[in-house]
Amino acid sequence: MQNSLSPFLIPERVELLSGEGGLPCLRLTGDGGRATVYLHGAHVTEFLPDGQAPVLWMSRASHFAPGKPIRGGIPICWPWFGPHSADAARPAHGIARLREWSVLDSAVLHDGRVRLRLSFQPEGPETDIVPPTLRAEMTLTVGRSLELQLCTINDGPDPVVFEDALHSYFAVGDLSAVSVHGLEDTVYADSLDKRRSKVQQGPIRFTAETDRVYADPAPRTEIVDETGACRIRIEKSGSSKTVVWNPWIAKSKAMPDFGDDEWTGMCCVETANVRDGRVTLLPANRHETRLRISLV
Ligand code: TA6
Repeated sequence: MQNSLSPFLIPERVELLSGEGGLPCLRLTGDGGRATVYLHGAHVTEFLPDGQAPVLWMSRASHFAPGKPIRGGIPICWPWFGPHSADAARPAHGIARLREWSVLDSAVLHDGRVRLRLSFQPEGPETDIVPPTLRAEMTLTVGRSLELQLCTINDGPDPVVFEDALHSYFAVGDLSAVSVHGLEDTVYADSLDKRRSKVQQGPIRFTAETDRVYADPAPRTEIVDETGACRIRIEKSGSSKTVVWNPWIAKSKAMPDFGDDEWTGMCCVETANVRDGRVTLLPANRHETRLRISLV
């Protein structure tokens, strides 16, 4: 592994580590902050602005194994979201987060941020459900902020319909003191109430299991954590939906890779194109879903 990645390593900027479960990961150290990304799923598990607490939440019970999703950080849901629409036996949230991605290039930018590009292309048995001409590229750029750009490319002769989501898990001090702003008066589908359409009244506060898909072209959402006295700003483009999720008590206990008491320390605000917001990609076209995370 070391040899194949050597061309992309940059001393003190892009470093290869043996991560959890012995999985290879790269630590990106930009001016102002660092990030850690596993080749498994191109999965960002850490974003640490200088002098600040970790912005992303990770479960202490997470799996770190081929074929299993990592719990926490920023899973890449691609090329479908949730259960597969035609085959319930397929893995939830697609295949990209279960496979090893390849590194395309790395660089230190003129402003001291560090950029890494990775790619994924379905192969073998997966191509019976995902066209082999559909591929994904992820560009990570880290400094005081963390930017992700998930690009889906259709190299085939036919249109392809896909979903994507940057399923971000954010660390909070105490969920009872957290509110999510920017989605006020937005219509959402309540996944816990037969996907009934509702309208968000005021900021989102968590008082029970929460699983909502907001019809949200708004470019900015903020998580206000009154315990940590911080605001996490989530800016996006190329995304028509925002998914908000907290498993609460029962669902946390039901997930083997999620600690029973961990639900109070996290919330998901996900940058997505899902359900009636799925994307139809014409031949030779590409779609870019962009996310920028920063502390304000
Ligand atoms: O984003 C919300 C959601 O779709 C929830 O319904 C829940 O399933 C969550 O994703 C986690 O999914 P996972 O397959 O990672 O356990």
